[in-house]
Amino acid sequence: MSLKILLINPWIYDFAAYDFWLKPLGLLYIGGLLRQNNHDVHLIDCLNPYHPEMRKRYGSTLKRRPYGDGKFFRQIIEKPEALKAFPKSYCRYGIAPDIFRQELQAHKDADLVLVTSAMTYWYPGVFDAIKIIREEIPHVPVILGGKYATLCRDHAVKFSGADVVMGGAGELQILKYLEARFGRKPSFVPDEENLDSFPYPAFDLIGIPEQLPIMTSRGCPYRCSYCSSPVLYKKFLRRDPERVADEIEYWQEKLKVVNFSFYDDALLAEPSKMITPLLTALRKRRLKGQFHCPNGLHLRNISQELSDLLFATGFKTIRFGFETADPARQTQTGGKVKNDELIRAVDRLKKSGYRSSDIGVYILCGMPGQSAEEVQQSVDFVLQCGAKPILAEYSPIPGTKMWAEAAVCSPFDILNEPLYHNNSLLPCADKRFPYVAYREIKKKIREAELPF
Ligand code: B12
Ligand code: SF4
Repeated sequence: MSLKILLINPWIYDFAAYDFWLKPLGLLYIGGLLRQNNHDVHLIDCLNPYHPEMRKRYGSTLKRRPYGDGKFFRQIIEKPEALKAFPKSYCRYGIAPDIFRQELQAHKDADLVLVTSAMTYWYPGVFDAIKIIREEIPHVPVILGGKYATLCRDHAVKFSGADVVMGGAGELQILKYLEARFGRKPSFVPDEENLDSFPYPAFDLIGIPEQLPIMTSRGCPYRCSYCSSPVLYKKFLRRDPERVADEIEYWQEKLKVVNFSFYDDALLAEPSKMITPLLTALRKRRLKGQFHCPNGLHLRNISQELSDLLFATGFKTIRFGFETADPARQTQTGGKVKNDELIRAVDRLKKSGYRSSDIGVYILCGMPGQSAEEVQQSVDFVLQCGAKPILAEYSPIPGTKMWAEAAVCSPFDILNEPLYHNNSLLPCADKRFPYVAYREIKKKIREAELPF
């Protein structure tokens, strides 16, 4: 007999949040697998910008963009004790709590609740969701997984209120749990080493899928000291590019989706193994989509041929991970890119038809030991190359190579309080990178005139 399983994508609690093509991909992958095993799966998406009840209550004025990104509903809430000193308002992004309660009431007969989590410092929204689940549908076991549960496992076990905290990839763990707890032997078990053996995510549970995330791989071949990819994934695994094209074609036909966002850590690494055959397949099948890469791409691999292909296939939002123009720091942090590679890549992208304002280049700021001068020089370098600098504030992440250094230099207790991982606090910024310098650099970026 099938079980009724309720998936929950909790709220974001933060000073600011914008929906940059954000969807609970990991949770929906698990949903797809549970369905394949004949379970009855439902979703409550606390971040749903199209929730009918919210639209009825607050009107349809929420600004969404044609590419599928946009604003969330938000309500100002009280700051947690640890953030009281910060003079910014703190918000709950997503649906109102009473609407969440109503939705839970409709699923009183659930056998199991699965809650996901994203950024480590968003845990208060996760905790509130679990608390309300306990109040509305007590006696239903609650399992917590996702990024926060993986990276801050001890904290989650101690404080989240979930019955079980599962770190790491959830697919096989959930199947094992269902067998141990409910005696349900799985009828279908995917091969963890073969990403194409996983059923598609249960995207049809999303109310209005104005855009969908796609993942062609898990992990990354690089090992940058500030990044948690090497902590989260032991290996770099890829799908077959033809199967990825099948998936995009499937969602275009079934849900009429045009906009797709790639969540890969290394979409452009070794282009002949993924991006080139994938885009060639999309073009052969005459699939017309609009593609977005909010997560930084690798610059090193941009040949003229690849750049032309990206442009012709409809890659609209392209963002690159450059992080710094300081050659010493580039080498120390992992060596994923060099300055001449940025110059070359921008030149090729412009030849293909991209404008300067289309080519977003992330610059990490607020890293331990990083001066304002280094950040400013990196910004200037990106502007000289003819691209658009985007500041990415450093968030310290447990388990990364930089973590010990981050803990030593931060004035905040990042070891015990994940709220202090919040990038907008610049929690590890050096004395030589004061907040005023950050504001000044941001202003200069806003005012900079980009060449065409
Ligand atoms: C796409 C992405 C973004 C997107 C969208 C965000 C999103 N969807 O969450 C954008 C570009 C907006 C973004 C922004 C940022 N991001 Co980001 N992002 C990612 C990325 C690449 C993918 C997330 C994802 O969906 N993964 C794919 C799915 C399949 O994995 P998953 O969700 O983990 O799910 C699996 C398991 O966790 C588990 N699971 C999940 N849910 C559940 C539930 C249960 C019950 C169970 C049992 C299991 C389970 O099973 C799933 C399947 O195996 C991750 C890195 C990564 N590779 O995961 C970074 C990552 C989450 N981001 C990170 C960072 C640093 C940032 C930024 C701060 C960068 C910056 N400095 O600007 C910003 C902050 C944004 C903000 N407003 O605060 C860090 C985390 C930081 C932290 N402290 O938590 C990560 C881990 C990358 C890194 N550098 O280490 N990001
Ligand atoms: S920052 Fe990018 S290149 Fe470096 S390990 Fe993370 S995902 Fe890979």
